[in-house]
Amino acid sequence: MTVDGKPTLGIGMVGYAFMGAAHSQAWRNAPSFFDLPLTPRLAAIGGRNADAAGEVAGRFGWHSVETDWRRIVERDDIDLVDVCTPGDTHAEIAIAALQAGKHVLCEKPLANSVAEAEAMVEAAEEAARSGVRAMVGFTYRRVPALSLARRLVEQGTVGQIRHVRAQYLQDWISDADTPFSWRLDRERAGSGALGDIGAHIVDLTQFLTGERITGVSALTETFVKERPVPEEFSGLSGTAAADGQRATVTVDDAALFLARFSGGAVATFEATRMASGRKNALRVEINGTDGSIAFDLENMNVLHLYDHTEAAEHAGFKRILVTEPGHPYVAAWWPPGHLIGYEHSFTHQAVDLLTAIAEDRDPAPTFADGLRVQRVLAAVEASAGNGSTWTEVPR
Ligand code: SOE
Repeated sequence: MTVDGKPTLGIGMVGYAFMGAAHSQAWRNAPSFFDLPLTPRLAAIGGRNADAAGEVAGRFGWHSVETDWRRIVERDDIDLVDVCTPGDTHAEIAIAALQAGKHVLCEKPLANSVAEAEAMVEAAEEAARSGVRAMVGFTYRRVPALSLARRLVEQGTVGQIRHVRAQYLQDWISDADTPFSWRLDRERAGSGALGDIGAHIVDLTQFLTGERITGVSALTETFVKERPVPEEFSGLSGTAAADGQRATVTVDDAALFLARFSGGAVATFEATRMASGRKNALRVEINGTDGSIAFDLENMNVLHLYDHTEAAEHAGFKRILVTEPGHPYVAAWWPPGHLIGYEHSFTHQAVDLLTAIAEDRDPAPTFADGLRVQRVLAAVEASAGNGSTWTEVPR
């Protein structure tokens, strides 16, 4: 099928909640703002609740609704499966889709375990041999200010990196009465703040530095051990043994860790859902021999740059408003100074995935990048679990 003379790519999305909405608007907007080699067609949205999925289908223009994801994997009019479900189904759906010859976009974190991630990488590498592509959805790489930051680091602007400092601060469960949800159930989510938002800063810092995290020393904390179960909640798994009223939280509320990077930098990471007042504050700072960069997602069109080679008298952090046409992705949107938002990085993700597919090459981040993140998450949990480096301070 072709639209405006271009081949189309049938999209089948599994899941329809927050990420389902973010991805739906991306598939719809990408061809309107970017000159794409392939035009995405919103062929089907998948969800066990037909009414709920149908409502989202109507809002975003999905052509059909499937209540079994296997139908989406089987349909001949679907060329790409977009996995927007909780982590406990990523591996099963992505591997089935790849084996059926469908390209895959899988939300982060790639999986709930290293073993699952390894199986997904194996399936992706096998599928790539016949031109089937797979990407994991670490969208913050595609925030223009962070793409610019990567470009600057790659050009040597900050020199040899000594420090990486990354936080991802939220507070949506800081109230102990906030009800239980799948994100607090290890069997569904794999982990808590660590995998949900810690995964973002692990991927992002490896992307920005071009280096790998080689070791960690960690601690995790669950401040609120059990939570009220909302009446409608049906997704409770065994590990969240509920007495009908309250469920045991089986994941971390916060994960903090030290790390070393392959290039020699030392790092601090903090991922928490308990930072009262911080709504979605992903912050990263890189300090090098020649300068520093600093970013805060709550001010996402700005990148701060410090040039250490400037004379001290007039040196200082420069505030770059990343809205110039020469900045990554920006030319497709608005004139300088007209800002963009959280959802635009999902559109950039769709653009880069469709372009990679058309050019018959692997998109980034690959499933192998996702496995690298999964291995860091597992190391953090292992370190936190055995308290290996924790030294009590004598009273
Ligand atoms: C919740 O913490 C969440 O929606 C994450 O799951 C997303 O990945 C992040 O982009 C925003 O916060």
